[in-house]
Amino acid sequence: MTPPGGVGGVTDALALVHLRDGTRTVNGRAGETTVDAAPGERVRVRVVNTDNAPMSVWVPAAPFRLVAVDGSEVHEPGEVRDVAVEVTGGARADLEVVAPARVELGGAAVLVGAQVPPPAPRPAATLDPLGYGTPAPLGFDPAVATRSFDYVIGRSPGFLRGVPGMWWTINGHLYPDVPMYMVAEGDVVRMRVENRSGEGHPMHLHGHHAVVLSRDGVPATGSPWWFDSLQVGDGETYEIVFVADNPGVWTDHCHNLPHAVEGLLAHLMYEGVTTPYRLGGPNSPD
Ligand SMILES: [Cu+2]
Repeated sequence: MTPPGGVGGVTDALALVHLRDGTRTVNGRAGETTVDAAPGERVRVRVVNTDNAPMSVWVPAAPFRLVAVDGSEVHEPGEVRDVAVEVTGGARADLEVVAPARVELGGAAVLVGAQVPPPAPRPAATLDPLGYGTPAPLGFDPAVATRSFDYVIGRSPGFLRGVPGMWWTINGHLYPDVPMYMVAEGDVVRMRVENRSGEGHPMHLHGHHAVVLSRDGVPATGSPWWFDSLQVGDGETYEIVFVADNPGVWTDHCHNLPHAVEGLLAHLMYEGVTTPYRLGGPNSPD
């Protein structure tokens, strides 16, 4: 039987993180948030980064597991310690800790149980999901992709909505002059996301979860790294894949929303789906 507020004997705690006037808040409150837990109780802290910039999460002086990324379970997540988890803009990460534990959120904290360890600075090491957990079936074969796209992020001078400036580009195009990524329902879609823009971007495709195949040519070896918000650092290239199983017209954009306004926004469109909206027009869908 599932206990109240928990799954499989693990207590659930939400940590909705947001910067308000420069102060990091958790569930709307600054400082420390306490979660009641008995010693030895396992607690799943669901961190949601509602800001534009990446944030770090770490657990001083205690082991933890990264049990889910963007709402997808990690397969066989191993215990780690003295590493930080990066949660990019719009992303989610579920950390399972054993009480008493302190989950640091970079200016705020969740205290799980009583007499938790004292605060500690962010560990130098960062957990890399590329090799974390163990492999599991994807449910489809990424080797038989039926579509293959490039999403190359750059930056160039030009005019965006008539305004001159340095704007983000996609495959060299300025918004709204960015072709649709066209798919048909059932396609297995591979996408190479390459960032040569000078800044990192939390890339976010609506309506789908994708899985990371490789970063900078290094194949993923751990649990399937399902995501919907992926931090693509400057100079990095990710190969990702997803199944087109949700017909519609979906934005595929930078989740740092000022960047989206500055043109880092494209669309995935299914064959046979129409819309009265027109890109760049007064009723633009973005
Ligand atoms: Cu961006």
